[in-house]
Amino acid sequence: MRTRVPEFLARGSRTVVLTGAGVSAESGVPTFRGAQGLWQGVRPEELASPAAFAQNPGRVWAWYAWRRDLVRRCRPNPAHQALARLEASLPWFRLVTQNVDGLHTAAGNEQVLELHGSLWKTRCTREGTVKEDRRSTFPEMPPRCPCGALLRPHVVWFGETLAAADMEQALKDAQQAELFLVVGTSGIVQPAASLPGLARAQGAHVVEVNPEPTPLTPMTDESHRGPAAEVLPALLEMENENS
Ligand code: BJW
Repeated sequence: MRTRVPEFLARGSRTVVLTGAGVSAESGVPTFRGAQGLWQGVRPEELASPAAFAQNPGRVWAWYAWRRDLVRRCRPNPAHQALARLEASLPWFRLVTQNVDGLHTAAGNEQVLELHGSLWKTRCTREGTVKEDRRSTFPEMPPRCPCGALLRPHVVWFGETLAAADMEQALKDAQQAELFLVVGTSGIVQPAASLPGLARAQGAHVVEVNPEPTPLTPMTDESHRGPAAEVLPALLEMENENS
């Protein structure tokens, strides 16, 4: 594997990692798109949009309850674990994830920016109150807040804006990165997909880990093809040949 990653890590370079659904694939969490995707046969907007929720909150909640039940049984895989070790070994490290599954935190990462929210939180549609809530069965479906209004999953759906503070932080981090790793994302959902390009424009060395090429591949300095649970630990724990 020809790579400059060990060289960047050996000198403690500022490192940002952007992850997508593929990093959790080997934990048993299905990805969104592709043959085995969560949305196989269903257009994403049919479930992950404010319009879908307004039209049929019970259907949308049934999907999230099913996902909660599934993800609850999943454990961090060697890719998550390698990223937790990476955070512990570097003076400046940021992990930006599009995933809502909580597996990076479960693996031990402490600084996790969950750009698309969390599967394990609900939000009151009237009061906006966000609460941790790990249930997958509810006394009534769709579930309601004690105030009587519907609860919704605390995630970012299509057409909704990401939390401004989170996005600002991610943009700032991308601009400061010397090494930027993009792991397991199809790179088509904005604005997360713009972060690697921004980092590269500021001089970062951009490295992709994905079994398939993506629209981000042409802007990367290195692309490593294979499952993250195999490629990432090998890449991050290689000896630096220049030392
Ligand atoms: C492996 C692997 C293994 C497999 N190891 N890898 C500019 C241009 C055009 C459109 C837009 C634009 N700006 C905004 C938009 C609209 C929209 C958008 O991006 N649309 C595109 C689809 C075109 N974006 C938005 O609406 C965003 N809001 C926004 O920008 O607000 C302002 C605005 C609004 C409207 C117009 C303009 C501006 C919000 C996006 C929210 C995304 N939400 C979801 C659902 C979250 C909640 C939930 O989980 O239920 O987030 S959608 C879904 O996609 C989820 C994911 O986080 C996200 C990204 O998917 P990801 O992680 O990349 O997964 P996959 O499945 O796509 O790919 C998996 C990858 O893994 C593949 O590459 C595999 O090869 C790989 N893989 N096995 C490593 N073992």
